[in-house]
Amino acid sequence: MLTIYNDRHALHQGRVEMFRGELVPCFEVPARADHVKAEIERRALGPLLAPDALPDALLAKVHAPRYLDFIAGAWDEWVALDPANAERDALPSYWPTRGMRTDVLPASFPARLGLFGFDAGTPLTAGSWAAARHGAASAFTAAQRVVGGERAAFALTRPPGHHAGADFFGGYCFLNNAAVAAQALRDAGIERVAVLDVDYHHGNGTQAIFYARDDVHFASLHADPVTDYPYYLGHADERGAGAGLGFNHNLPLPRGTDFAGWRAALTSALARIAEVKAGALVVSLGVDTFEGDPISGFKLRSDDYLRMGEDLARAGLPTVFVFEGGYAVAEVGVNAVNVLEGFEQA
Ligand code: FKS
Ligand code: ZN
Repeated sequence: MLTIYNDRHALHQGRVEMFRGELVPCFEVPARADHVKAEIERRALGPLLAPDALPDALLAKVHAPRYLDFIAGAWDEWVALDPANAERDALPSYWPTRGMRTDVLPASFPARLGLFGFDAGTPLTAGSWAAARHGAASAFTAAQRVVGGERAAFALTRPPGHHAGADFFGGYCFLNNAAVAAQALRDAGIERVAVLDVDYHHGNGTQAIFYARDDVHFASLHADPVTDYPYYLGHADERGAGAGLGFNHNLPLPRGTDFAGWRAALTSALARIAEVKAGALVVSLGVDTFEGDPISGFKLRSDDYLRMGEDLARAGLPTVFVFEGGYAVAEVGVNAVNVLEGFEQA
């Protein structure tokens, strides 16, 4: 399988995230992608290629102009507040709540940081924008390769993307790479695209971007938001809106779910994807469903990821894999590449 590798991912290197009243070291670290790359090379899965340039017009179909303007200039604004900020990550600490205004942008940078960001766990750093842009370019390039006739391609990138919405960042995500891939497939003439999100956490950003659309079906298997991040979206009764009604499929699962339970939900998600007659598949590939993941609660084992890949291949669709979460750093390479190898061998 072809891998489009974002070789600038390490430009995004957060120091700390806020967790229960303390700043703790980031879980989302560059070594995650390095381990996946090393495992691809070790198994000779296929070539690692650099991304093509990302068309601005494509990014603008997924994200709002005022958000892109903000995020592109955010680091410079942060350092302009105080030169000592050059050595500190930017994290929001103010948020507009119900009844407050989000249409008027405050002049204050910290106020805008909280308007566009939905948690204090997503540090913005000097290289976040460059890394995220090259990640979106990697997802775009993977989609282009699949349009060009590849059976599948893998966008290996970080920071991840599925929590980022049209105009917000959070959950370690700034640009929605899976949404960029799906939109690129649409723009290439595939009439309906399915995005299947197998990360432990609900892909609230991807869901929100496509919620009112019938040309991109979103399906997600994830921990029940009643107990798990991102908490405020991802319930089973979220089925889409307007023309998009019926094209959003959430399958929340309890903490402790093992592969047998998880796989039954995958069967349901794939059955619906077949019903909507999707012409291509984008997989938001998080492997934080692993039993050893430090921040998650499912019980998948390394071999289960081979079976997952086989099941995904049986959908019979041109497929773009986009890397998302997975924090058991030593095992993340084996687990992610098991999915890709299972897919190829099916
Ligand atoms: C852990 C508390 C939870 C936020 C978890 C974010 C998960 C991100 C992800 C992504 F794929 F985007 F990376 N903090 N201390 O895994 O969904
Ligand atoms: Zn996750």
